[in-house]
Amino acid sequence: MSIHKGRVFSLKEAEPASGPVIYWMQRDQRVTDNWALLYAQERALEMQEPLIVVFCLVPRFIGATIRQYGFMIKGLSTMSKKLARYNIPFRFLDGLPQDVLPRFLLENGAGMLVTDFNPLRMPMDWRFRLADRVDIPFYEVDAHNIVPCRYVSDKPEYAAFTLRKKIENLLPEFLTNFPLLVKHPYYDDPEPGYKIDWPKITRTLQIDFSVPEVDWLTPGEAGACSALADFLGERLTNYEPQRNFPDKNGQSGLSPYLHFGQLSAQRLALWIQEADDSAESKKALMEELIVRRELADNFCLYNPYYEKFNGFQPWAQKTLNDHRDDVREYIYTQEQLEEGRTHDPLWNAAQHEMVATGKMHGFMRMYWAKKILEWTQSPEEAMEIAIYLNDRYELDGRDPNGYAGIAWSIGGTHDRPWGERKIFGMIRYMNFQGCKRKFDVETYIKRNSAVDLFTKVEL
Ligand code: FAD
Ligand code: FO1
Repeated sequence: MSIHKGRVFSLKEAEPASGPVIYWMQRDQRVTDNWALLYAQERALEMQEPLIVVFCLVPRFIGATIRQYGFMIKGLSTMSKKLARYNIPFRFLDGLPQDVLPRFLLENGAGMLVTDFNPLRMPMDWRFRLADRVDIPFYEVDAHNIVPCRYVSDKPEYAAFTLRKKIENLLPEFLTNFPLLVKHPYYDDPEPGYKIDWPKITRTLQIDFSVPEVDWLTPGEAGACSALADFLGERLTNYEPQRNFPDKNGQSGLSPYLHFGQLSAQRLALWIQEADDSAESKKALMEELIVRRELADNFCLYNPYYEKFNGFQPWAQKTLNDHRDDVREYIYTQEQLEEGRTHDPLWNAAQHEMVATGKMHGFMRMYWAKKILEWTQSPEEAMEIAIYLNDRYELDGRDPNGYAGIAWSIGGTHDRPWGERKIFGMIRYMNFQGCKRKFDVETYIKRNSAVDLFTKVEL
């Protein structure tokens, strides 16, 4: 078998039956460089059976709006055509996976079910409920992490330094090249001529259509490839010196593609390894892409309260409790924050950047979330508002990286205690003056305040 068995986790043990292998694609929405699809094909080839890919569209998902659904659906639409070239039919099901997949498996006489890995509570719950309702072998393949999340650690990691060593030890085993997906030789399309009415599907969603889609990036695998080429060719070499400067365009901009699985992090890591660019920049990006990103999956997999105050470390809960009654100089409602109407032009600019473009600069995300802690009644309220806004406006929202990043900012998760101060206790503090010393805040404010909410800006 060419797929490392450490990537594969059995969700349901059963005797393999005859019939097509079904890959229920969920988090990793791509054809190329997808370990779950490759595993499904490998098993289908062994069994000499057809392979079918299915996606279940749920009518709403953790506060997602048309901004994120639109991006995802456009990516899926181009992907379905690409799959057809490999003799792999693509099917679209409407509803919760545990409700709609069992019938689909029966109707298609499926012999095996494969899915990808997702540590978030709801998608995990879908998997477990579905496992109870099927009687064929059901495997989960980690196609998102370079070193599989369940394999690298069986507990919540305390911080990046505790996970880094484990990842480094396993990287030579897992950071390998991908085998190629082949044109599938066993092909029996159960519904030839099957067509998906994408606009109709979009109209049936029970979501908020008032947050506009953005057009500074093209959804799908091909869009991901050209964004990747642009970054590798032009900007990787300056990643380290520029990534923490919100007035510059130093980050890769790839998180929306990574979130929807339209780009494989492993492919990006392989390209970074090969690149003839500054060693410092390559190292810094590998740290974010592998250690930080995979730490976030570890956090969500093993911490049942990943988006709650109760999920913070005991030291962080204690220090925030000790400062609960501290007087807040400014208190804002969710609505005032959402509209970017605080006394702080830098914070308002960050909020504007997120609302208008769907992607706030990474450095500003930390400042933004910490100020929400400072300007709301309690850490619980701060968590709720930060997650609501992040998931509503960011294209890469409702991702383990988001829950870990917000918990880091507000609850010291994966961080250490710092000097005691008002409201924050020992949680690391950030302020406007610190930002002013670090980067050209005026340029950033000008660029992001020059637009009204809900209008587009050039990135
Ligand atoms: P680059 O700097 O180019 O990094 C490349 C990739 O590395 C990113 O796409 C991401 O996959 C990973 N990465 C980079 N920084 C981090 C990090 N701190 N933690 C985990 N992985 C990282 N990221 C999201 O993907 N979705 C979110 O909703 C999200 N919300 C955040 C909220 C807060 C309050 C904070 C502090 C961070 C959040 N992050 C989130 C993490 C990080 O800010 C973004 O991943 C990054 O800014 C995305 O931009 P990029 O792809 O250009 O990053
Ligand atoms: N996954 C699904 O399987 N079905 C969906 O309908 C779906 C919608 C959706 C909308 C916005 C969004 O940000 C994510 C969405 N996802 C959906 C899941 C997503 O692909 C990721 O698996 C998770 O957000 C974890 O990162």
